[in-house]
Amino acid sequence: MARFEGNPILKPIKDHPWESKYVFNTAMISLGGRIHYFYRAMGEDNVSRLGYASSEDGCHIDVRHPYPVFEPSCPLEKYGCEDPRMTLIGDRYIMTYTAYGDIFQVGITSISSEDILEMNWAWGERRFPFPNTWNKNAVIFPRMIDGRYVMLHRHEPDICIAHSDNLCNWNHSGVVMRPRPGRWDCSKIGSAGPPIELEDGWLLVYHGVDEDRTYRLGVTILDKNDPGRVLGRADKPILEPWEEYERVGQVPNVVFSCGSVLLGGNLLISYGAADTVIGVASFGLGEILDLFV
Ligand code: BMA
Repeated sequence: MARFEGNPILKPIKDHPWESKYVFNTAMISLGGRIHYFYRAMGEDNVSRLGYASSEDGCHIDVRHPYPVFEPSCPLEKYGCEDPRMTLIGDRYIMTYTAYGDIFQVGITSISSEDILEMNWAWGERRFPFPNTWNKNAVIFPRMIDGRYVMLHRHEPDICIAHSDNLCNWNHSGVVMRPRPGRWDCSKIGSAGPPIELEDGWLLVYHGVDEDRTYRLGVTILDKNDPGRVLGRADKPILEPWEEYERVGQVPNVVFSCGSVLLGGNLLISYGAADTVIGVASFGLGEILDLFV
Protein backbone atom coordinates (compact mmCIF):
# COMPACT_ATOMS: atom_id res chain seq x y z
CA MET A 1 0.00 0.00 0.00
CA ALA A 2 1.26 3.47 -0.77
CA ARG A 3 -0.28 6.85 -0.23
CA PHE A 4 0.56 9.23 -3.06
CA GLU A 5 3.53 11.25 -1.82
CA GLY A 6 1.95 14.44 -3.17
CA ASN A 7 -1.18 14.03 -0.96
CA PRO A 8 -3.45 15.87 -0.52
CA ILE A 9 -4.29 16.00 -4.24
CA LEU A 10 -7.11 18.51 -3.71
CA LYS A 11 -7.44 21.24 -1.08
CA PRO A 12 -10.03 23.96 -0.54
CA ILE A 13 -9.60 27.17 -2.54
CA LYS A 14 -9.99 30.26 -0.37
CA ASP A 15 -11.10 32.48 -3.23
CA HIS A 16 -14.01 30.20 -4.20
CA PRO A 17 -16.75 30.90 -1.63
CA TRP A 18 -18.47 27.54 -2.33
CA GLU A 19 -15.29 25.48 -1.67
CA SER A 20 -13.30 27.77 0.58
CA LYS A 21 -13.38 25.57 3.72
CA TYR A 22 -13.38 21.87 2.91
CA VAL A 23 -13.18 19.53 -0.08
CA PHE A 24 -13.55 15.86 0.70
CA ASN A 25 -15.55 12.75 -0.18
CA THR A 26 -15.33 12.20 -3.93
CA ALA A 27 -16.78 10.03 -6.70
CA MET A 28 -14.03 8.67 -8.93
CA ILE A 29 -14.38 7.32 -12.47
CA SER A 30 -12.10 6.37 -15.33
CA LEU A 31 -13.33 7.75 -18.67
CA GLY A 32 -11.67 8.74 -21.94
CA GLY A 33 -8.19 7.92 -20.63
CA ARG A 34 -8.50 10.20 -17.59
CA ILE A 35 -9.59 9.93 -13.97
CA HIS A 36 -12.50 12.24 -13.10
CA TYR A 37 -13.47 13.40 -9.63
CA PHE A 38 -16.82 14.79 -8.45
CA TYR A 39 -16.07 15.95 -4.95
CA ARG A 40 -18.02 17.30 -2.01
CA ALA A 41 -17.15 20.90 -1.20
CA MET A 42 -18.17 23.27 1.59
CA GLY A 43 -17.61 26.99 1.90
CA GLU A 44 -18.92 30.04 3.69
CA ASP A 45 -22.55 28.86 3.96
CA ASN A 46 -21.72 25.28 5.09
CA VAL A 47 -23.88 23.84 2.30
CA SER A 48 -22.38 20.88 0.41
CA ARG A 49 -22.08 21.20 -3.37
CA LEU A 50 -20.11 19.11 -5.84
CA GLY A 51 -16.98 20.29 -7.60
CA TYR A 52 -15.18 18.65 -10.53
CA ALA A 53 -11.52 17.95 -11.20
CA SER A 54 -9.63 15.53 -13.43
CA SER A 55 -6.22 14.03 -13.90
CA GLU A 56 -4.37 11.74 -16.27
CA ASP A 57 -3.10 9.44 -13.55
CA GLY A 58 -5.56 10.12 -10.72
CA CYS A 59 -2.86 11.84 -8.67
CA HIS A 60 -1.76 14.99 -10.49
CA ILE A 61 -4.81 17.21 -10.97
CA ASP A 62 -4.57 19.42 -14.05
CA VAL A 63 -8.21 20.34 -14.64
CA ARG A 64 -10.39 21.91 -11.96
CA HIS A 65 -13.73 23.57 -12.62
CA PRO A 66 -14.09 26.98 -10.94
CA TYR A 67 -17.80 26.62 -10.13
CA PRO A 68 -19.93 23.90 -8.54
CA VAL A 69 -21.15 21.32 -11.07
CA PHE A 70 -24.04 20.03 -8.93
CA GLU A 71 -25.97 21.94 -6.28
CA PRO A 72 -29.03 21.58 -4.05
CA SER A 73 -32.20 22.19 -6.04
CA CYS A 74 -35.09 21.49 -3.67
CA PRO A 75 -35.99 21.55 0.06
CA LEU A 76 -34.99 17.87 0.39
CA GLU A 77 -31.42 19.05 -0.30
CA LYS A 78 -31.51 22.40 1.48
CA TYR A 79 -28.38 21.68 3.54
CA GLY A 80 -26.51 20.04 0.73
CA CYS A 81 -25.70 17.23 -1.68
CA GLU A 82 -23.01 15.04 -0.11
CA ASP A 83 -20.82 12.01 -0.75
CA PRO A 84 -21.38 11.21 -4.47
CA ARG A 85 -20.73 7.77 -5.98
CA MET A 86 -20.90 7.04 -9.72
CA THR A 87 -21.55 3.86 -11.71
CA LEU A 88 -21.51 3.51 -15.50
CA ILE A 89 -24.60 1.76 -16.86
CA GLY A 90 -24.95 1.85 -20.66
CA ASP A 91 -23.65 5.25 -21.70
CA ARG A 92 -24.78 7.08 -18.56
CA TYR A 93 -23.21 7.48 -15.18
CA ILE A 94 -25.75 6.97 -12.42
CA MET A 95 -24.85 9.13 -9.45
CA THR A 96 -26.05 8.36 -5.93
CA TYR A 97 -25.54 10.97 -3.23
CA THR A 98 -26.80 11.98 0.20
CA ALA A 99 -29.58 14.55 0.02
CA TYR A 100 -29.52 16.47 3.27
CA GLY A 101 -32.70 18.34 4.23
CA ASP A 102 -34.84 17.80 7.33
CA ILE A 103 -33.55 14.23 7.15
CA PHE A 104 -30.72 12.77 5.09
CA GLN A 105 -31.72 10.33 2.38
CA VAL A 106 -30.48 8.77 -0.85
CA GLY A 107 -30.66 10.89 -4.01
CA ILE A 108 -30.12 9.49 -7.53
CA THR A 109 -29.50 11.25 -10.81
CA SER A 110 -27.43 10.63 -13.95
CA ILE A 111 -25.28 12.24 -16.62
CA SER A 112 -24.03 10.97 -19.99
CA SER A 113 -20.37 10.09 -20.59
CA GLU A 114 -20.32 12.57 -23.45
CA ASP A 115 -21.52 15.39 -21.21
CA ILE A 116 -18.82 14.62 -18.66
CA LEU A 117 -16.14 14.71 -21.36
CA GLU A 118 -17.53 17.99 -22.69
CA MET A 119 -17.90 19.38 -19.15
CA ASN A 120 -21.56 20.03 -19.91
CA TRP A 121 -23.27 19.52 -16.57
CA ALA A 122 -26.62 18.30 -17.94
CA TRP A 123 -27.79 16.10 -15.07
CA GLY A 124 -31.01 14.08 -15.44
CA GLU A 125 -34.00 14.12 -13.15
CA ARG A 126 -33.33 13.68 -9.42
CA ARG A 127 -35.11 10.89 -7.58
CA PHE A 128 -35.37 9.99 -3.91
CA PRO A 129 -36.07 6.25 -3.86
CA PHE A 130 -36.60 5.73 -0.12
CA PRO A 131 -38.85 8.65 0.89
CA ASN A 132 -38.90 9.65 4.56
CA THR A 133 -36.14 7.19 5.41
CA TRP A 134 -32.84 8.16 7.04
CA ASN A 135 -30.49 6.50 4.62
CA LYS A 136 -27.15 7.15 2.91
CA ASN A 137 -24.00 5.54 1.47
CA ALA A 138 -25.80 4.14 -1.60
CA VAL A 139 -23.74 2.44 -4.32
CA ILE A 140 -25.07 0.78 -7.47
CA PHE A 141 -23.50 -2.32 -9.08
CA PRO A 142 -22.29 -1.71 -12.66
CA ARG A 143 -24.56 -4.33 -14.27
CA MET A 144 -27.80 -6.22 -13.70
CA ILE A 145 -27.43 -9.38 -11.65
CA ASP A 146 -30.02 -12.08 -12.20
CA GLY A 147 -32.18 -9.67 -14.20
CA ARG A 148 -32.22 -6.81 -11.68
CA TYR A 149 -30.18 -3.76 -10.79
CA VAL A 150 -28.66 -3.97 -7.34
CA MET A 151 -27.83 -1.28 -4.78
CA LEU A 152 -26.14 -1.36 -1.40
CA HIS A 153 -27.29 1.32 1.01
CA ARG A 154 -27.06 2.02 4.69
CA HIS A 155 -29.76 1.80 7.28
CA GLU A 156 -27.72 2.65 10.33
CA PRO A 157 -25.68 0.76 11.39
CA ASP A 158 -25.77 -1.93 8.65
CA ILE A 159 -25.02 -2.26 4.94
CA CYS A 160 -28.30 -3.27 3.28
CA ILE A 161 -29.33 -4.33 -0.21
CA ALA A 162 -32.08 -3.12 -2.58
CA HIS A 163 -33.17 -4.20 -6.06
CA SER A 164 -34.73 -2.45 -9.04
CA ASP A 165 -36.01 -3.28 -12.54
CA ASN A 166 -35.59 0.23 -13.88
CA LEU A 167 -33.08 2.17 -11.70
CA CYS A 168 -35.98 4.40 -10.54
CA ASN A 169 -38.01 2.32 -8.10
CA TRP A 170 -36.01 0.42 -5.51
CA ASN A 171 -37.11 -2.27 -3.06
CA HIS A 172 -35.13 -2.62 0.14
CA SER A 173 -34.67 -6.30 0.82
CA GLY A 174 -32.42 -6.98 3.79
CA VAL A 175 -29.12 -6.67 5.60
CA VAL A 176 -25.84 -7.74 3.95
CA MET A 177 -23.26 -6.90 6.61
CA ARG A 178 -23.30 -5.67 10.19
CA PRO A 179 -20.71 -3.96 12.41
CA ARG A 180 -18.42 -6.36 14.30
CA PRO A 181 -18.50 -5.89 18.10
CA GLY A 182 -15.18 -5.00 19.69
CA ARG A 183 -13.46 -4.28 16.35
CA TRP A 184 -12.43 -1.25 14.28
CA ASP A 185 -15.82 -1.45 12.49
CA CYS A 186 -17.93 -1.99 15.64
CA SER A 187 -20.16 1.06 15.56
CA LYS A 188 -21.44 1.47 11.99
CA ILE A 189 -20.39 0.56 8.45
CA GLY A 190 -21.17 1.85 4.96
CA SER A 191 -20.07 1.15 1.39
CA ALA A 192 -17.24 3.22 -0.05
CA GLY A 193 -17.41 3.22 -3.88
CA PRO A 194 -19.47 0.97 -6.19
CA PRO A 195 -18.39 -2.70 -6.06
CA ILE A 196 -15.72 -3.79 -8.55
CA GLU A 197 -16.21 -7.02 -10.48
CA LEU A 198 -13.36 -9.52 -10.17
CA GLU A 199 -13.13 -13.06 -11.48
CA ASP A 200 -14.42 -14.65 -8.27
CA GLY A 201 -16.72 -12.05 -6.81
CA TRP A 202 -17.42 -8.37 -6.18
CA LEU A 203 -14.78 -6.42 -4.29
CA LEU A 204 -16.40 -3.91 -1.95
CA VAL A 205 -14.39 -1.30 -0.09
CA TYR A 206 -16.33 -0.05 2.93
CA HIS A 207 -15.84 2.30 5.84
CA GLY A 208 -16.07 1.22 9.44
CA VAL A 209 -16.49 3.48 12.45
CA ASP A 210 -15.32 2.57 15.95
CA GLU A 211 -16.38 3.79 19.41
CA ASP A 212 -14.05 6.79 19.17
CA ARG A 213 -15.61 7.82 15.82
CA THR A 214 -12.44 6.97 13.89
CA TYR A 215 -13.26 6.12 10.25
CA ARG A 216 -11.16 3.40 8.56
CA LEU A 217 -11.47 1.52 5.25
CA GLY A 218 -11.86 -2.23 4.96
CA VAL A 219 -12.61 -4.77 2.22
CA THR A 220 -15.08 -7.55 1.64
CA ILE A 221 -15.90 -9.92 -1.22
CA LEU A 222 -19.51 -10.50 -2.24
CA ASP A 223 -20.86 -13.45 -4.22
CA LYS A 224 -20.83 -12.78 -7.94
CA ASN A 225 -24.39 -14.01 -8.60
CA ASP A 226 -25.88 -13.34 -5.18
CA PRO A 227 -24.23 -10.11 -3.97
CA GLY A 228 -26.22 -10.14 -0.74
CA ARG A 229 -23.91 -13.02 0.33
CA VAL A 230 -20.58 -12.13 1.94
CA LEU A 231 -17.84 -14.56 0.86
CA GLY A 232 -15.05 -12.94 2.83
CA ARG A 233 -14.37 -9.97 5.08
CA ALA A 234 -10.82 -8.94 5.88
CA ASP A 235 -9.96 -8.76 9.57
CA LYS A 236 -7.83 -5.66 9.41
CA PRO A 237 -8.54 -2.29 7.80
CA ILE A 238 -6.62 -1.43 4.61
CA LEU A 239 -6.36 2.29 5.40
CA GLU A 240 -6.60 4.20 8.65
CA PRO A 241 -5.92 7.80 9.67
CA TRP A 242 -2.19 8.20 10.18
CA GLU A 243 -0.89 11.22 8.29
CA GLU A 244 -1.53 14.61 9.82
CA TYR A 245 -3.98 15.60 7.05
CA GLU A 246 -6.05 12.49 7.95
CA ARG A 247 -5.94 13.13 11.69
CA VAL A 248 -6.49 16.88 11.92
CA GLY A 249 -9.28 18.86 10.25
CA GLN A 250 -13.00 19.54 10.27
CA VAL A 251 -13.65 16.05 11.68
CA PRO A 252 -10.50 14.41 13.07
CA ASN A 253 -9.39 10.84 12.30
CA VAL A 254 -11.41 10.19 9.16
CA VAL A 255 -10.59 8.44 5.89
CA PHE A 256 -13.82 8.19 3.88
CA SER A 257 -13.91 6.83 0.33
CA CYS A 258 -16.61 7.13 -2.33
CA GLY A 259 -14.71 5.51 -5.19
CA SER A 260 -11.72 3.63 -6.53
CA VAL A 261 -10.45 2.62 -9.95
CA LEU A 262 -8.51 -0.47 -11.07
CA LEU A 263 -5.42 0.62 -12.99
CA GLY A 264 -3.53 -2.41 -14.25
CA GLY A 265 -2.94 -4.56 -11.19
CA ASN A 266 -3.48 -1.71 -8.74
CA LEU A 267 -6.53 -0.35 -7.02
CA LEU A 268 -6.30 3.42 -6.71
CA ILE A 269 -8.58 4.57 -3.88
CA SER A 270 -9.52 8.20 -3.39
CA TYR A 271 -10.70 9.44 -0.02
CA GLY A 272 -11.71 12.45 1.98
CA ALA A 273 -9.22 13.02 4.82
CA ALA A 274 -10.46 14.55 8.10
CA ASP A 275 -13.45 15.90 6.07
CA THR A 276 -11.07 18.65 4.85
CA VAL A 277 -8.88 17.55 1.90
CA ILE A 278 -8.66 14.70 -0.64
CA GLY A 279 -5.97 12.04 -0.87
CA VAL A 280 -5.31 8.89 -2.91
CA ALA A 281 -3.64 5.60 -2.03
CA SER A 282 -2.66 2.70 -4.26
CA PHE A 283 -3.00 -0.98 -3.34
CA GLY A 284 -1.80 -4.04 -5.25
CA LEU A 285 -4.84 -6.15 -6.06
CA GLY A 286 -2.88 -9.25 -5.03
CA GLU A 287 -2.12 -7.60 -1.70
CA ILE A 288 -5.85 -7.02 -1.12
CA LEU A 289 -6.88 -10.52 -2.19
CA ASP A 290 -4.26 -12.03 0.15
CA LEU A 291 -6.24 -10.56 3.05
CA PHE A 292 -8.97 -13.13 2.43
CA VAL A 293 -6.87 -16.32 2.47
C1 BMA B 1 -20.48 10.56 7.72
C2 BMA B 1 -20.75 11.42 6.49
C3 BMA B 1 -19.47 11.66 5.73
C4 BMA B 1 -18.36 12.11 6.63
C5 BMA B 1 -18.23 11.19 7.84
C6 BMA B 1 -17.15 11.60 8.82
O1 BMA B 1 -21.63 10.45 8.50
O2 BMA B 1 -21.31 12.65 6.88
O3 BMA B 1 -19.71 12.64 4.75
O4 BMA B 1 -17.14 12.10 5.92
O5 BMA B 1 -19.47 11.13 8.50
O6 BMA B 1 -17.43 12.85 9.40
